[in-house]
Amino acid sequence: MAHNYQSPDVQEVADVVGDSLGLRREAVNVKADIIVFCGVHFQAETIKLSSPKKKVLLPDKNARCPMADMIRPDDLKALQARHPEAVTLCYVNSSAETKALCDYCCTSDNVLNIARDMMTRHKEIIFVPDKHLAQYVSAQVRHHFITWEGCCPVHDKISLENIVELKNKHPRARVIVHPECKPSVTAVADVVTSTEGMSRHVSTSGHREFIIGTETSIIHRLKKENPDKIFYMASEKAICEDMKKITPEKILHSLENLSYEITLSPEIMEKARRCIEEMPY
Ligand code: CIZ
Ligand code: SF4
Repeated sequence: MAHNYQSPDVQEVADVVGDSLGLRREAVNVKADIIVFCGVHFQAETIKLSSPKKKVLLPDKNARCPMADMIRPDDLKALQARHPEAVTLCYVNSSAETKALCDYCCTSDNVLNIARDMMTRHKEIIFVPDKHLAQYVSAQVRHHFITWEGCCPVHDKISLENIVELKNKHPRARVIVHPECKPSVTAVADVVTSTEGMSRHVSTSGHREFIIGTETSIIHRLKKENPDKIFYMASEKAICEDMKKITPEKILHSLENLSYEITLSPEIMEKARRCIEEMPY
């Protein structure tokens, strides 16, 4: 299984390519008892949480998400202690240890529905770790969240200037960006959505040209699905080095040696699963 941000050579050897939510759904339904997961550590953990009986392998154990690592379990415990009435929603980009402390989990694809649903039952909501995603959701659903100072260093490289420059060159292009981008970028986009949302939108849109604001490797999939459409990367610098740690050679090594297996303590497994299972898919 490969995440949408994997390099084209990895996407090409994968049986399935998708986002966290789609891959989780696939992992639950697939018959295979071993899953080689090509992505970063928290994603492989999420697959293990959803399919505890399957062996989940991450071809490079150092492929981690810097944003997920921006909040430690102790930080979250301290934040929760300051807001004892609040419930906690975590973005899927968080470690299993962090998820074990949370009540709900969301991805960029289902975040608005989950936030709206939570708001019907809870007044105070802590949303960690992505401050940009929290700000975007807050504006959409008109609710104040208690947030954390995390953000994705890759999406942070995409600037308003990048978008303006490309829009001037290609005035007919639709601007589609990920909600992990800065608020100044999401504010001017035509569409703000997850990578799966981008794929759905481009396939059904009557437009031909698109400016895409997310990790650059998504272009491989978008071009493959829409050979007649034209894509411009908002920033060529938006490359996630951790995603790129997975290579076809490491996948082969992983298959031959059954490495590196994702293991979780029974306590983390039980608590983090509860938060994941609240998430519809
Ligand atoms: O949920 C995911 O897979 C991430 C991190 C990005 C996206 O929007 O697909
Ligand atoms: Fe984490 Fe950003 Fe890389 Fe996604 S693109 S894995 S959020 S650092």
